[in-house]
Amino acid sequence: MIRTFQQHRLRECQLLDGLWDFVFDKDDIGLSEEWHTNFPSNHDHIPVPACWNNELGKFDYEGVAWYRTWVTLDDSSHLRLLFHAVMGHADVYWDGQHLGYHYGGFTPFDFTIPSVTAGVHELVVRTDSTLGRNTLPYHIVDWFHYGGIIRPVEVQRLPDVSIEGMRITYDMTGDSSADVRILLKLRSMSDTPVEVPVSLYRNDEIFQNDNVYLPAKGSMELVVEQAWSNLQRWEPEDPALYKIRAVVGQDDHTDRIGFRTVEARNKKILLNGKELYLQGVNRHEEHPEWGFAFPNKLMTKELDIILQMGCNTVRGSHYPQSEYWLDLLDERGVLFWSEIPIWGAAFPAEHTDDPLFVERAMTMMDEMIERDFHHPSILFWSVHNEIDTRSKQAYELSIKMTELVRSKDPSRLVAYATMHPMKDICLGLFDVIGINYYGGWYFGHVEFQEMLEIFHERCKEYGAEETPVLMTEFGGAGVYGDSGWEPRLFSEDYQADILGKSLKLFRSDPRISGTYVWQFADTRAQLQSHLPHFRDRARSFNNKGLVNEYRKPKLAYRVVKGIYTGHNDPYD
Ligand code: GCB
Repeated sequence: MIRTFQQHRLRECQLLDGLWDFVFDKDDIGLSEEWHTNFPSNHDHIPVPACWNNELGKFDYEGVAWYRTWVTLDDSSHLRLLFHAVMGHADVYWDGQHLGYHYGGFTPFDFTIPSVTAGVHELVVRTDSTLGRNTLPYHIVDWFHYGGIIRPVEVQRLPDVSIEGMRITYDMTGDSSADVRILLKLRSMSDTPVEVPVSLYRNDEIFQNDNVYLPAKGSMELVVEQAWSNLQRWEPEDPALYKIRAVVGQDDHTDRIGFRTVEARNKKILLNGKELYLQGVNRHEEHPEWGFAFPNKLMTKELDIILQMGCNTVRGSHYPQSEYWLDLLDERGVLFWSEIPIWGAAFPAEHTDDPLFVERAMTMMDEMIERDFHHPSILFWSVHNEIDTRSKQAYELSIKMTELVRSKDPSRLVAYATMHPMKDICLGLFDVIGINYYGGWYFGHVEFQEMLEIFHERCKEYGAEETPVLMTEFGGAGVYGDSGWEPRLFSEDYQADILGKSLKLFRSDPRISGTYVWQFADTRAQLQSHLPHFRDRARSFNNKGLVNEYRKPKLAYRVVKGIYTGHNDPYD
């Protein structure tokens, strides 16, 4: 696994990142010409991970593309082939055989290939980034939809008995004590029954030692329950982390957790029982030079800028962000709002119940929670953004999604972001309500009192009067460098003015528990053909960033920093 934190004696793995053979398939003829066994000889090359748009300068291409690499194995073994993220549809072929298919974009998927012989093997991937009516996101969307294998690919060698999964859950029983439960999913690929030793460690201390028996080619679940004391809680100021390691026979897996509680009570969000006011920004994991294949070293820099600004939280708009990013947040005590790309500003209500769309959404949610369950930084699983929550279809989708999330993870809060606060019929279904409100930009001025009064009345009607409310989006565009004149649309001054006034209003209302500015950095906007109705994407960017796309601060950055840090607040 590719993580920031130090791991020892991990399962042997080979990173397949590097230059792969690559070919676009504009007319989608690769399948009929069987490129999986007959890869075109006039191919190009591309780095993996990367987005083809940036690497090959193809910003106008959305569609099918094929990748190929060769995997050399010194001896025979069982393999797990793991893709950390491929945009859209992915069909994977190993030595000409179809291994499987995955639809998604930001979540990992893997295939197990038992008994692979030593030698050189051909790995081919057909990807398709095309957006449509039942993709996630839907084809009308306000960010550039890059294509390609955007995160690492690795091959892990599996011993006969392997750890398929580890799930650590706990209930805090006191300030520094918890009932902890560790579930290990084990799988045997051996032809005969086997007995293997199992050891579990907390940091480097062993706390369980046992032997287990697995039937031939069988699997089993092992549950260990213990009461732990002398624990240090994960707090933003002091984010204590614990490494939990399982050694099973020859397999070795480490994960990392933090002990903390999250609750929503009386309109407040409580972390470790203490009220929390959230000061945040929305972050796309996107960069004009790298697209979605955001380099790890830039993430550290990005987080520094966000923290210097006085933020204690980030909203991962609008899709699952990389594990590396989440590791950084865990280590630096930053809280995270995590969501999947059900992005609905232009999404017709009647489309929300398309069965294929719903199935894909549920799968992506499930995969995100599976992957990220152990990160203490994540407080919220958010199920959709700005769909038509006045509609019956959105209500039904919300029920399905919230049920799924609660059944998988009752330890966190289920959230969403609404653009219809005064007419929303889904208010009662969630633990946290996010409001996206662009007063002063898309309509009227920054005033929001009237909206808020109607919204709160409606919350009462829907049994949500106790539900915490966060302002999950607000702001306006300011083109970097356009400053020094009067505050008019698109100038840095106008943007700074909107944000300063909005923050002042929101922060003075005790019924609001936090704010996420839209947005941290300017982001490339979608192909114009997808967004005929967005008039304001100057330079083909969404210019509402506090910093520009190269992370250079605008006036608004300084204003928000002043307010969030409490120093040099120009609006005081
Ligand atoms: C929104 C969306 C966000 C957009 C933003 C904007 O409400 O949730 O994805 O980019 O507005 O800039 O209009």
